[in-house]
Parts: sequence; structure tokens; C-alpha cells
Amino acid sequence: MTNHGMAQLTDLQREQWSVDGYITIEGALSPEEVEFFSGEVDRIRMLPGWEPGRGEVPRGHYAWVDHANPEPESFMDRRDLLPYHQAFIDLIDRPNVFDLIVDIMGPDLQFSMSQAIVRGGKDGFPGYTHTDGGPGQRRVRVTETSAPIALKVMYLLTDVDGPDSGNFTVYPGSHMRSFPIDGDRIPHPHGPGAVQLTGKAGDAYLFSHSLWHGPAPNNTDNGRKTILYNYSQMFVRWYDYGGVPGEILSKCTPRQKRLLGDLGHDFRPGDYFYVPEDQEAVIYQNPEIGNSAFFPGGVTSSWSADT
Ligand SMILES: O=C(O)CCC(=O)C(=O)O
Ligand SMILES: [Fe+2]
Repeated sequence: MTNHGMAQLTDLQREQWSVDGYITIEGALSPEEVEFFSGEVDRIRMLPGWEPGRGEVPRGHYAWVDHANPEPESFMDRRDLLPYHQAFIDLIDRPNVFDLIVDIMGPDLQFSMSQAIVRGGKDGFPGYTHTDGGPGQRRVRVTETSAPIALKVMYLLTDVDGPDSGNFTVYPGSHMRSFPIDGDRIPHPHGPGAVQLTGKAGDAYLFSHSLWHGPAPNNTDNGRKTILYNYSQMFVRWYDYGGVPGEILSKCTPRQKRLLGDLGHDFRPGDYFYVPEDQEAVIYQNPEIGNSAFFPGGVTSSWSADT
């Protein structure tokens, strides 16, 4: 696929993506950005927002809380960061990472969730391993040449130097294997094949929804801070919204609006599965570009949708 001027994976990154199911982007955020976002995570901790519902809602669901644990090094898992600062909106399509996401996903993608996670120091949490997107997505894997249903980027805001430091832990290559969900065979951060990644604040990991992954325990004194952004094919539901988040749109560029699901017209059947004619022009930010994947041979009134 032509990339219309956006950056693409190197050959090595492409091989790592297809073979391992993830890649590392060193220095994705500058030291100044790390400091800024780290401060934002501390600030947001004290503000109302969505955190994992403890007991009130089923596993994987979030509940509205007044604030998270006030201790800055302790656990926090905040969803929907966009309302907290313009910088979170602008991070959606930051070119050095977003270009690679488009290269992997193709142009018919959307932004689907944002999250700030702190893995608390010495809090006794053993870590866990999973695939992303709940039980339905867990049943869907990809081949080496397939675009993923969804992928996530994790930005490290603290250094992760040694093992059991809240490391992002992966099973390389597992994105193409089914996830064992029974008893002793459930993967965990110390299982055979698990790799506890280390990295520096500012590094980012891009990983497929079907990669077996999750946090290792954090036996250090400090919290491990991260920001995570999820992108999916446009035909998948958003994770953070029931519909297009209208209150954010006025702060967005045309590309960010499109990534948030604003197609520029009221909903009509076919939307999201068949993308607007300017989809590639908007994503590649080049008005000259037509949509190569749209209607081969042009739009005709006799053309009927392939539903
Ligand atoms: O905190 C971690 O290391 C993993 C988080 C995670 O799995 C996710 O956000 O999908
Ligand atoms: Fe995950």
C-alpha cells in the first residue's frame, strides 16, 4: 500500500511486528513530554473520572469516582484522558507514532480508548496476562500478513530497569496463538515464554490486541507510570464512548475528529464499515488524495453494498 508521505515501519520493525506481535519505539516522547505527562497523571489522580469499579460493576468495567488513591506512587487506572488536557487530544495522532500505526492498521482506523495506568510499588499485585478487548476479541487472532483488529501503544513515563518492576510483559509471537483460559495453563508474567520488557521513560511499545501481555508485579519502591492509547479498525465499537464524543470535537483537528468517529454527516447505514470518500485524504492529511479502497471504478447508483 502506498503511504502517501507518512513514515513507515523499517524492515526490521515490520518483521518484528509480524513475528513478535509488538515493536518498541525508543524515545517516542521527549524528556520534556515525559515530565509533562507524568505531572498530568499525578494531577488527574486527584480529579473525578473513570477507574476500575471495585465490586460495583463486573470485571473490566469502570465506575465514576471522585479521585483515585491520593498517594502518587500507588495504583491508578484512569480511562478517557481526552477531557483532561489538549495534550491528550494531540497525542492521538502524534506523527512519530501515529504514522506507524496507520502503516500497520491501514487508513480505515479509529481511536478507541485512552488510559493512564500506574502500577503501584510493592503493593502485592502479582500482575496478570491477557489479550485486549475482552472475551470476543480474544477469540480473534491475526496472521502474519493481516492487519490487527486493534492495537495499543503504551508510553512509558518512568524507567523500567529490572525484572518485576511493573514491566510490560509479553509472550513474543503469541498474537497468532489461542489464549489458554483454563486453570494452570493460564499464562502469567513468570510463565515459560514470558519476556518482561525493560525500557526508559519516553519509550513506547506498540502491540497487537491478540498478543498475550500484561503487567509484571512491581517490587520496586516506585510506581510504574504509563499512558495507553488504543486504535481499532473503524468497524469495531469504541471502548470509551457510547457514541461520537461531541464535547471534545471542537478542540480537534479534522483528522482527530475523524479518528473519534465524526464522519461529517448524520449516521446512515453503511457508515464505519464503508468509510467516507475523503477517508485517506483526511488520515494522510493530503486533500489531493482520493480513496483507493473506496469504490473501484467510481461511485455508481447501481452499485450495491457488499454487506
Ligand atoms: O500495565 C501494563 O503493563 C499492561 C496494561 C495492559 O495490558 C493494557 O492496558 O492493555
Ligand atoms: Fe492489555
